[in-house]
Amino acid sequence: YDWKFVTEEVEGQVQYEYAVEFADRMDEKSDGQVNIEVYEFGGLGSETDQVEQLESGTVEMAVMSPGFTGNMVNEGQIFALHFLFPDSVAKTQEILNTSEALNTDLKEQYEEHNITPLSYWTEGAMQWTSSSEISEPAHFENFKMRTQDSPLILESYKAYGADPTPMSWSELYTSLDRGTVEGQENPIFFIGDASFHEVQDYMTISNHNNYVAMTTVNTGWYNDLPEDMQAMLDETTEEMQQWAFDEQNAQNEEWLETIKNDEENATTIIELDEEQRNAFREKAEPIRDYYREEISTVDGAILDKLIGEIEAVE
Ligand code: 6CS
Repeated sequence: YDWKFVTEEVEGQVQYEYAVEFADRMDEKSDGQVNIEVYEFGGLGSETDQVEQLESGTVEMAVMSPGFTGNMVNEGQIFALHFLFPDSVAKTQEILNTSEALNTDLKEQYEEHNITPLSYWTEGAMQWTSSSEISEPAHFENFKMRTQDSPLILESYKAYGADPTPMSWSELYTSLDRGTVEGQENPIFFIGDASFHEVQDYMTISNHNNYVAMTTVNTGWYNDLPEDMQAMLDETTEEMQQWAFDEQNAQNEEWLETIKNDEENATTIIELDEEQRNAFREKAEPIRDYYREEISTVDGAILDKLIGEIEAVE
């Protein structure tokens, strides 16, 4: 078996290292029968190009961010809602592992587009970086914010008063440097590894959302695999949940220290307190109704179920 596995990140970053580890485990379990070629980001186009490649079966496997399927699988935008998941990254991962709303209902929505999410996993809490201070919603007024290409993400930043622009991350460093955009959101490891802090002055520890990635396969291809191969993939996907959690945790902790100690590229780190976070939370909450009314094709049923599951864990 020769399979292609594409990721949205490059060597050293969580998604890429995940795919390499995944490929190694499959090679070992299958006694060399399964050969997975891992592609780092860039070689096969933009993130949205990669979504199309998985959908059409040009590649068999992908780590994909729901933010890039926003114009295709409406319900997948659920992950873009700020202040929805628990503040604890570990509790968030527990919900991603066990949620029926996500692992059954949302999965079916993706399968209508020939994409099967085998798992959801966090790459860590997201923070804002910016060229001017962001510690209250008013600071977002007319602020040029880079986002992934998803209507709900755009709406979320408009609710803060910002002027959001969707863009591939491949263009982000240059755009921040030139001031085409003034800020962006990402987990700390990604901010550091992509060197965004070099061209930004502030990092706000907002923990406004978790970065969720999905391990996905082309549905038709997966369904046609022999049962033992499917089982091997499922087992490996399951094992990799803890691996991914530990990897993002280590990388996020390490990069926070590195950014703090990088004197050449000094970054002012602003930690929001609960009162400050509440000011953003208030502006973000109505977006849940926007999701239910304007985005969801099932009247927000998946969101309502997920909220129940989150409450049960918290
Ligand atoms: O900001 C982005 O678009 C990128 N961020 C991460 C954490 N992974 C890949 C993604 O394309």
